Amino acid sequence: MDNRTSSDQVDAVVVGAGFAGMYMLYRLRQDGFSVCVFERGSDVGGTWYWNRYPGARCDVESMEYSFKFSEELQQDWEWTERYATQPEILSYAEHVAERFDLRSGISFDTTVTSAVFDDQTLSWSVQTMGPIGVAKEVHAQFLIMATGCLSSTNEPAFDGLDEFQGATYHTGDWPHDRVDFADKTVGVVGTGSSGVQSIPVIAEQCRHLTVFQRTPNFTIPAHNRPLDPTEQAEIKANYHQLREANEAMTSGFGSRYPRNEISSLSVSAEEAETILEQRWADGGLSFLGAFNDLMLSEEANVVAADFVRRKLRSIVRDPTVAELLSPTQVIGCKRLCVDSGYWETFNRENVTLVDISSEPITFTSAGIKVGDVVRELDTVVFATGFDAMTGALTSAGIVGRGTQPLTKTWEAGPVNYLGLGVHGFPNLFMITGPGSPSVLTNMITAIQQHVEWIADAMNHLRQHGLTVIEPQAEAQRQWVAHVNGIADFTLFPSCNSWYLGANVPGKPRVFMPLPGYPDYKAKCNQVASNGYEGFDLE
Ligand code: NA7
Repeated sequence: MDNRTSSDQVDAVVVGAGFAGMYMLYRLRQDGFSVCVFERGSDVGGTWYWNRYPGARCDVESMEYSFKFSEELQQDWEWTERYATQPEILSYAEHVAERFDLRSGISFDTTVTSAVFDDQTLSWSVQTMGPIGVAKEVHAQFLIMATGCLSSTNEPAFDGLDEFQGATYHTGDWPHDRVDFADKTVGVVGTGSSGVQSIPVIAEQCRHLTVFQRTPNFTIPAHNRPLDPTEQAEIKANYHQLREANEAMTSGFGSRYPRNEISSLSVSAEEAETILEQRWADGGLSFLGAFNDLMLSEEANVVAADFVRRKLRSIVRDPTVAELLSPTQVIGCKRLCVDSGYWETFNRENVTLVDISSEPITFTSAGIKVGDVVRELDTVVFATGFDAMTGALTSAGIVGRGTQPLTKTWEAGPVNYLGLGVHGFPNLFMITGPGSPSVLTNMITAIQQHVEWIADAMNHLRQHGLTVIEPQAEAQRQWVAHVNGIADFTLFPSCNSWYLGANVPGKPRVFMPLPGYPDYKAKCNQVASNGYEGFDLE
């Protein structure tokens, strides 16, 4: 192994070359900062680079899930479907990298192993491990974590897994070569979005599929379709309108189907049914915008939840299977899934559903054991999700003032100010960090707002001859209380979701994203225009 070490000094180190890292690089270059981007993958794309599993698709419409910073880019790029597939989104990311010459600023196959703040020099020492084991140290004034919300896979320690003789895959770390399911007996563990998207496709390809379900999930049909060129041209003629509507969305449901500003309890049962039928026909996440209080009142929520449970029973022919698939939690509490033929898949002869809600699965050399029954499997797909929102941050070896590790500061939960910074970690910025709207809005909208805010803050420091920006402890305390207060006002904390960290054993249970993007954006703007109130500037 070659352990040569070289040293460098830049204005900013950016970690990650997904959409956040790419746009941060673009923007900082425009503003004349020197930047170094490190990416553990072999190319750009981030989440869309790793999540190559069969059926992977975005649950936000393609015309909305794209950058707005370049008019030429948004006019030139042609999307082919209402919801873009992972390969198409990855092609878009590659196109952005090519078009703006971003790859020249990115070190690929390079993992950040630690990032330590030096109290003397007031700069970050970032250690990386690159291809063929080349270690490198870079010193930077700013450390910008563009590591994504869904990038650190959750791989539960299943008993006996080492003994299993078959092949295993994780949806969030899928091989680049095609996985052949033909004539195989396959097991899928997990029924969140990744399971819901991959199960119908795998079922069509394999001999027999067994789905191991711990918690049933609500899912709404995508009604995906090719994008009509006329429709696309119409949107492009007024693209700014769609972008503005995106900025005004309180959630990530999609601005083409705005929230219906009435309560489900204010209409008759027949009227509610008509509205929900229309939303079901529209498809996708906008179903949750059928009424304005679905995430605020259990009584209101159950109107929509019961509607979907009835749909499920009308789709799945075997009543016992339908009952097992029937979710009991509040609809929208766990992220709503958007599917293409998920429940229909359980009508297939070659698909079996196994309930694992009351006891964990264990592995044998031949397959998965539930109770006394071993199901023999050639291949197991783990669709077990992510150490969401914090996993990639806590695994980067970040150490702040006074040699305090971020993992220690976040022992009881990811304290932060505006989801952008953490007290004790000067000049550290997080793009779509915990405490910001991130996954509860369109991620690309959230990324653009954060990148621009961070670049503006860095310009502010430079223009005023300042070198350090750090959240104040009191501002952070108030922000955390604010985010918790908003979450507690909703039904989000009522189930075991990854928003709460409940899917990862031992992770502190704190609701991490902040509902309400427009108010959040206004707050960030206010903080900046008041001279970065809540931050210490040195
Ligand atoms: P999710 O939504 O976190 O789903 C993971 C699934 O894996 C879910 O059904 C979990 O059950 C299940 N799981 C997790 N750990 C275990 C163990 N130990 N045993 C059995 N089953 C387990 O991840 P996805 O990748 O599907 O989606 C993440 C986001 O990506 C999605 O929301 C979209 O925004 C895109 P549980 O529900 O915890 O009982």
